[in-house]
Amino acid sequence: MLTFFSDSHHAHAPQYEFFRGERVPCFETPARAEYVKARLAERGHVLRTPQADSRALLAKVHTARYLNFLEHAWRDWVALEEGNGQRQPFPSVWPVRTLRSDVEPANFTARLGLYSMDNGSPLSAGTWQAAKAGADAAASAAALLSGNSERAVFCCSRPPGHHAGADFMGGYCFLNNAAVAAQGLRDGGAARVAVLDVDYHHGNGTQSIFYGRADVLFISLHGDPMTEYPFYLGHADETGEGEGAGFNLNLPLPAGCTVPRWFEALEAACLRIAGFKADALVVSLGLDTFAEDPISKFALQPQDFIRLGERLGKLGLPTVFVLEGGYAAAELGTNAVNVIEGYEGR
Ligand code: Q9C
Ligand code: ZN
Repeated sequence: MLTFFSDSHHAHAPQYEFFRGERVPCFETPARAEYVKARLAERGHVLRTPQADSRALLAKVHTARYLNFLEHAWRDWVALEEGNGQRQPFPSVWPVRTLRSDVEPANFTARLGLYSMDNGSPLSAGTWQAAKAGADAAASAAALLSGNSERAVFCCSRPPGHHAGADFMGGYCFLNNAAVAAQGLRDGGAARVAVLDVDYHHGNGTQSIFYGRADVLFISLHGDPMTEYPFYLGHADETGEGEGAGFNLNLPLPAGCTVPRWFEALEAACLRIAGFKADALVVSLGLDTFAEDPISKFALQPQDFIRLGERLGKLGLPTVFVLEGGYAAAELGTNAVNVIEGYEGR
């Protein structure tokens, strides 16, 4: 399977995030993508740099003012105060219920809060460059599938994207790569696109982007938001609205649930995708369902990722895989390759 990989991911390298009230080294690191790249190369997979420009697709899944903020955020932060180039910006105030989010304040921290769902998505100098390269990979993959030049493509990109909504970042995500791929497939001629999100965390951003649409089915298997991030979305009763009613399926599972239970939910997801008669599939491939993941509580073993790939291959659909979470960095490559080779039946 062709893999898109861009060295630009290194440009996003914040040092710290907040965890249990303390500043800790980031879980979402450049090493993650490098481990995946290394395992892919070892196994003889072809790596290519994406060529498409995702701008037009980004404008369809994100708001103009959010894209404008994100593209210039680091410049604005550094211009604010001497020494900021050596500091990480974090939001500290948010427009919760009753406060206004229609007016964009001039103050940088206020704008950062307006466009953030948490304080857990640190920016660095090259965040825009890295995130844009990830979106470019998603757009390139959709273009190749639409032109029938490839059957399946793996976007080995970071930072991840599925928590990013139309106008906000969160959960280490800035641009929603899966949404870009799905929109690219739609624009390339696929009438119905399914997005299957198997990351440990609910793909709130992707769900919200497509919630009112019947042409993109969103399905997510994830830790129950009653106890797991992102907490405020991902319940089973969220089924879509307006034209999108019936085209959103959440399969929350208890933290700590068994592998057989996880595969039962995967089967339900696959049956729904088949019933939808999808023309193409986007997989938000989070690998934080791995038993050894440091921030998640499912129990998948490396061989279970082969089984996941095999089941997805059985759907028989043109597929874009987009890397999302997964924080056991050293094992990430093996687990990603297992999904890909299971899919290929290799
Ligand atoms: N600071 C993805 O997997 N924070 N995002 C967890 C550690 C949020 C995970 C607590 C986790 C977000 C793409
Ligand atoms: Zn995750």
